[in-house]
This record gives sequence, C-alpha cells and structure tokens, in this order.
Amino acid sequence: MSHRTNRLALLAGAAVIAGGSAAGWTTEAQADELVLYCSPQEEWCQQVVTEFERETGIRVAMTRKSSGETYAQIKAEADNPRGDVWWGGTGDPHLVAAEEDLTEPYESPMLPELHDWAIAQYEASDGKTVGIYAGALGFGYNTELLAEKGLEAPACWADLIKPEFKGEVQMANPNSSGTAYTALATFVQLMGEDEGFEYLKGLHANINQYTRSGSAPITAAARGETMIGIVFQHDAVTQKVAGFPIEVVSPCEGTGYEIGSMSLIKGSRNPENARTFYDFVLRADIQSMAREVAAYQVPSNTNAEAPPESPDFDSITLIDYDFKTFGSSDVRARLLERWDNEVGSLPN
Ligand code: S7P
Repeated sequence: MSHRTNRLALLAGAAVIAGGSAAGWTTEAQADELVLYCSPQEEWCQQVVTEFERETGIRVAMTRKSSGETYAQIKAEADNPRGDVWWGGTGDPHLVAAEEDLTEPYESPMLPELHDWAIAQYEASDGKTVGIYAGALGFGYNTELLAEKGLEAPACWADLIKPEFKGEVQMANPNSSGTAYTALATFVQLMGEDEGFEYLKGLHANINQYTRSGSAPITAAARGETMIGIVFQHDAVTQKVAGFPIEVVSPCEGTGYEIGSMSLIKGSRNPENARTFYDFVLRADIQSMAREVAAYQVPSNTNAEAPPESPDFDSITLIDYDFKTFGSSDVRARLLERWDNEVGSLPN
C-alpha cells in the first residue's frame, strides 16, 4: 500500500518559479478569437468564456468534452491543430499530452501566485501544463434509495463490491473519463496492480452502467437512477448543495486525487490569445467565481477563495498519488488496455 498523508500541501515538492513573461512570443496578426477545449463541468466552462469575452473582446469557440476524449482529439489533430487551449480536466492526460509533445511550455507571470501542487504539475511537464484546481476522488450515494432497500451506508471502497450493491453502482469509462482513470489508478496504487484489477472485476459485477462523463454517475444518483456514483467528491457536493438526497463519502482506505490542469496546444492558430486566456484563468478573482456555478474544486491560486462547500483536504486520507507514473503515456495506455480486456469486456 502506498504512503498516505491527509495534507495536500505536503504532496507536492516546494518550488519557486520566477515570474515574468515568456520570451519569443509570436507576433503574427491574429483574429480576435480563441478555440477552447474545456473539460470541467459545462456551467463552469460557460462562465469562464463569458467573463473572458467580456473583458478582452476575444470571441471564444468552446467545446466541452471529458478529459480522455479531449486528449484523444488533440492527438488526432496534431498535424493540423484546431484548438488553442485545453482548460481543465484531470492532470494525468495533460501530462501524457506534454510527454507526447502535443502541448507547448509557457511561463505565465501568474505562476508565483499558485500553490506548490499546481507548480509541481508545471515542473513535472517541463512547463507544458499547470495545475488550476484540485479534487479528491470518492463516491456519493442516494440516501433515500439506501433507506428504501434497508442497506447499511457504504463507507469504504471495499463496501462497493458487496453483493447487496449489485446493479447499484455507476462509474465512468476510464478511456473517456479522467475521473474514472483516476479511480483505476487509485485502486492500483492502493492495492497493487493485480489486486486492483481483481477489485475492478468485483466492482464490475455491481456496475449498472459505465458513462462517458465522469460526473454523470452522481447526477444519476441525485435523480434516483442509481444508488451510488464513483466521482470526485466535489461533484457529489454539487448535487447535495442543490438539494438532492446525496451523501458524500471519503473512502476509509484512503483515496486518490486530481490536479485539474491547463495546457496550451502546440502549433495552435491563436497562440497570443491562448496565453492571454491562460493568464486570465489563473487569476484569483476569476478562480473565486467558480462557486457561483457550483464548481467546488479547490482553486490553485493561493489568493483565490476556496468555496466553503469544497471537500476539506485536511480531513481526507489521501494516497501519495504518483502523477509521474500514472500520467505517463505508456502506463496509461497499458492500464486502459488491461481494463478493456479484463474488466470492461466482462459480462455482468
Ligand atoms: O465535473 C468536474 C470535474 O470532476 O470533471 C473533470 C473531469 O475530468 C471531466 O470529466 P471526465 O471525468 O468525464 O473527464 C474534473 O477535472 C473536474 O473536477
């Protein structure tokens, strides 16, 4: 079992990055437009677009897709890039994109304002991606469905493979979803690879559906379509705050987490506008607005106000998530292939 700590701040090595703008910006004339690939919740994507357009006059064409899908799109478009910035989504596929040279380094003048864990992501990618928020994995359950069936509340990952939860659990497909890949990587780190896959096979027996999007399972749980959704805890908080009968669980064995990230796409058509956007979304005032759209991730700017509803990292047992290993191209591809062959293709 991996080392654990309950303090996110201890997980990233301290780093000091000098501020200042990057040298060598291209100076070609650009239309006042930006193509944004966005991976967090749609409402947050829309809010950022609206604020950015209002302040800069740059028109944004935004597409919202899950993290794994966006990575696949950027890779497929590598010879003729169509996107300028990839904002949000789990950090692992951003690290994979950096390793595969699909994204550009950029030293934003905003870096000195960021938490160490956000800078750690920057350093791990040679400046090609940066942390914009953090979120801990967990699950949520519908309290009314649980009471109707007279079941004991699940508190641990181990509970989710119990026979009484057959057909009651939903999670996303780790190929499309960064949330579900974080879950896969978390089980492997908590249990060891073979044991983690045994667990995933046990879980498969209880899964009613693998969704494309990572947050879909908790939306379904909120509406009574499934009892349990494996999601980032902040996505479960969103449903609870909205008034749905959802309880948020931080699993007793400990859990993994994401450093939601941002990258500039290599060879993009609007590089200057992309850097303007990059600096804009790292600002404290912009990150503090996330709460207005019920996005409860922990912001990466040290001066941003973390929403009071955000899961408290100090009370969550976190694993020492190995971003270098699980954000590497080979490891991600191998684990996903193994999941397809040994888990996703099983009958249940
Ligand atoms: O809903 C917000 C969020 O949980 O979604 C992102 C996620 O990667 C996008 O969804 P997928 O799991 O479908 O990729 C997270 O980064 C973010 O916190």
